[in-house]
Amino acid sequence: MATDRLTQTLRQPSEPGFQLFPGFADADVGNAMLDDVTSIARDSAIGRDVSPAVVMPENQELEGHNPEDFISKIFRLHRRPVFLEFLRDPRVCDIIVSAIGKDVDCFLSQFIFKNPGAWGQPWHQDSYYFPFTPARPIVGLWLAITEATLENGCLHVLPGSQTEPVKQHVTDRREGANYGYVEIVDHDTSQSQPCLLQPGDLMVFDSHLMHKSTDNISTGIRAAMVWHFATADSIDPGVKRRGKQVANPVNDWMPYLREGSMLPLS
Ligand SMILES: O=C(O)CCC(=O)C(=O)O
Repeated sequence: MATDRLTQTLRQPSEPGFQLFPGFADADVGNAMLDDVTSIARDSAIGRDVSPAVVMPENQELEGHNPEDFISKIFRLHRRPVFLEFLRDPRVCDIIVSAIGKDVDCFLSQFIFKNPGAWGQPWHQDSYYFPFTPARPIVGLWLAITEATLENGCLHVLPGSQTEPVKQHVTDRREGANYGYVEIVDHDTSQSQPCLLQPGDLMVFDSHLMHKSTDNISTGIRAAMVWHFATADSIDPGVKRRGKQVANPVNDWMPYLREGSMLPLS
């Protein structure tokens, strides 16, 4: 697995700003994650306390029979066993060391259901959501749990856009768009490319890379699991570290690597 050029690939001009690791995980790994979030969705629907997980429903009216059919995303998963197991994989550690460095926290995790009929997320840069100091490097890992196709709403990326500053984002103008969706409207995205993935494929991308996903017009779910990482000395104005949560209810700063070694995770 080639990670030696990852820093350049993710951040330098004339580089794409992302790297694909095909067949990174067994489909079973993703299925276990899907089972776990399905149980959270069902527990939440009958009023059980699922904290610290944060369950976000879809705003669109979708068809379905089970609670998970109406969920958009579930956040704050990275301390749960099945997700910790993924982070313990030495290959994930290698990617993060190469992409960020030796002292790193995982601060965000989200399972994206993208059920049939769910709308895509418009063009954005993840750093728009991350007003941290230092602002970079921040890296996302996007694991395909199901196949991602043009029909079911795969990601689209704009190669090279990682060199752009964080652009102005406006609120998603579609009436009924999901909470928190914002959009870049003043940038040429005509050179975008779709990311057609198989279950277990892993995309690693810089937090300035412009990307979007399209609507799921298929009859099946398009699921993905996403983690974000930043340097351990990051200051998040929305969260009082080691103290009370002040504002952002989805970030959860978990120490991951110190001096290149993985910490006991919990
Ligand atoms: O998977 C998707 O549909 C969108 C994900 C995305 O844009 C993100 O994780 O920032």
